[in-house]
Amino acid sequence: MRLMLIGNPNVGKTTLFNSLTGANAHVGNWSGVTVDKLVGSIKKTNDELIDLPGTYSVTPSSEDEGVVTYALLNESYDGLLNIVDATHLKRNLHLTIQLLEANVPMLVAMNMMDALHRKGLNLNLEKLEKMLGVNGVLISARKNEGIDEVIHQLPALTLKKPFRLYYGITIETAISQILSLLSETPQHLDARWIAIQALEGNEGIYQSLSLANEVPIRAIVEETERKIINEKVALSLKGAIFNKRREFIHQLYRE
Ligand code: GDP
Ligand code: MG
Ligand code: K
Repeated sequence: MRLMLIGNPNVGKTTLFNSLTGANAHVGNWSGVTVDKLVGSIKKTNDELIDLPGTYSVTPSSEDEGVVTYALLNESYDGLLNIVDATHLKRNLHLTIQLLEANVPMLVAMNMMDALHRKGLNLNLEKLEKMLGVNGVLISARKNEGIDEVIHQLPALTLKKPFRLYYGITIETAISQILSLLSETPQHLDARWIAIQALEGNEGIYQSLSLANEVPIRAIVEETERKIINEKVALSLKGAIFNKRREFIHQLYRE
């Protein structure tokens, strides 16, 4: 199996990568960018693990973050290992949602559980798994706790159900319009995810589209942005999408 490790900056990615792979990683590179590509093989199973640059969003705001979209579109992999800082759940789940929307098999490792416990807090994993529709493992990468459970769960890497967030009528209409233009998408990725990422302004997505699709899709995005601003839904289309995810995360947090 080939897996990609993905998460926000500073959430324990390198710590987890090292404890999963030991000292056998080698550095390669991504075509076209200067960012290193770290590849290791997971202890016991020999599954391949690719380290991706830390990012807050799939929609890139730097070369580093662009690698994430590039890898999701072009790398061959069987699934994702999303590492989350359990002490900053509200911030981290924005990326998790975008990965769930891509509809690829995934396991979520909730890291920093030691720090969460020290704060006197706990996390209802079952509830979280149910609301996100994905399996999770509670870990403390620095203390080497839960690592075996991650390795144990990887073969069953799964999405229990397609994850679908409702973005409101204006954005949903735009998604439908874009979907009707998308004749072919990379087969391992969800067409709805491509549409949402296009609406968010993910340039990596436009690069993967044919020009014949790109021009009309950009027109839909511009029109939708105008509507969002006119209807006073948000100050921008990107902001409107962000707000919907935040609402969902707050609801999840409450429960
Ligand atoms: P990366 O930027 O995502 O690669 O994160 P690092 O692996 O470099 O870790 C960032 C910081 O978090 C380091 O100081 C780690 O020692 C610390 N860290 C990683 N995992 C844990 C954990 O499970 N608990 C605690 N308390 N700290 C951790
Ligand atoms: Mg790191
Ligand atoms: K390169």
